[in-house]
Amino acid sequence: MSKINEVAELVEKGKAKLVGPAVQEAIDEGDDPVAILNDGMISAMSVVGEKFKNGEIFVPEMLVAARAMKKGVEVLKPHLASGSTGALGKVIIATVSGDLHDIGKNLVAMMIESAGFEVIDLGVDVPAAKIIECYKENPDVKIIALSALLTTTMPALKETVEALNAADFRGNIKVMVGGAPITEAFAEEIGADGYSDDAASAASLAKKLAA
Ligand code: B1M
Repeated sequence: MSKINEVAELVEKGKAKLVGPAVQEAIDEGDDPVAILNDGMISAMSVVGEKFKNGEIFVPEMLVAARAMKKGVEVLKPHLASGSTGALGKVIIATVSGDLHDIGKNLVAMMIESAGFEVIDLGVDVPAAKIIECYKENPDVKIIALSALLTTTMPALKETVEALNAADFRGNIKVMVGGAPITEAFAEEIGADGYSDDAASAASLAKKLAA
């Protein structure tokens, strides 16, 4: 079995203690860090999601898989991120109210940081008011980046973007959105400035929006 397949299997089975060393071995053997992330970890989470949808596993198994993935990402991070300078400005990132999914948001934060931004990560389940408060404390923020992973939290994403669109500082910021159920059309409909469907393109989008 290739090391990347081994990483995928360990993430799928939620073997948090074993994933980090397996990722390190894959790196040592010369596997591409992006391939380890995409083909080893993200694809494993898709399998986990499918199994959950089919009733083969339940929330606790999804949770242990998520923990395992986080351990793998910790080892991978220095190999993906090219070092942060903050030279491109500040970005606030959050998963919207009611939504606890943070793996995708964390990857987006990591890629944006590595593109040269300073990232203020407000975490998960973040109400619009907290984001606005954070902006007021950091009025030099250029971009607010919002993640939503559930169809049931798409309305919270909409409400958050609407609250930002109504804010007196709206002209000073760009709002970008993403997450599995979000589409370009939805992003446009709710009045966001940009949408991207993965972490690497989120970093390119942030650069474009900040230019
Ligand atoms: Co949840 N969950 N979950 N879950 N979970 C999904 C999302 C689901 C698709 C599984 C399924 O049914 N197949 C499903 C949603 C269905 C739907 O809405 N249509 C689901 C459900 C139903 C639920 C619960 C409701 C289950 C329950 O309690 N009955 C519950 C909700 C809790 C809540 O949030 N209130 C729940 C809970 C959980 C856990 C807590 C157990 C855990 C999350 C742990 C954590 O994040 N710390 C979990 C997990 C792990 C998943 C799956 C299996 C994996 C998510 C993940 O991390 N993917 C997921 C199935 C799946 O995604 N296939 C599932 C890997 C990650 C890298 O991808 O997050 O998509 P993703 O991020 C990508 C892109 O979307 C994009 O870039 C990222 C990297 O490429 N992106 C952005 C993300 N944010 C972006 C922002 C941007 C730009 C791009 O700009 C700002």
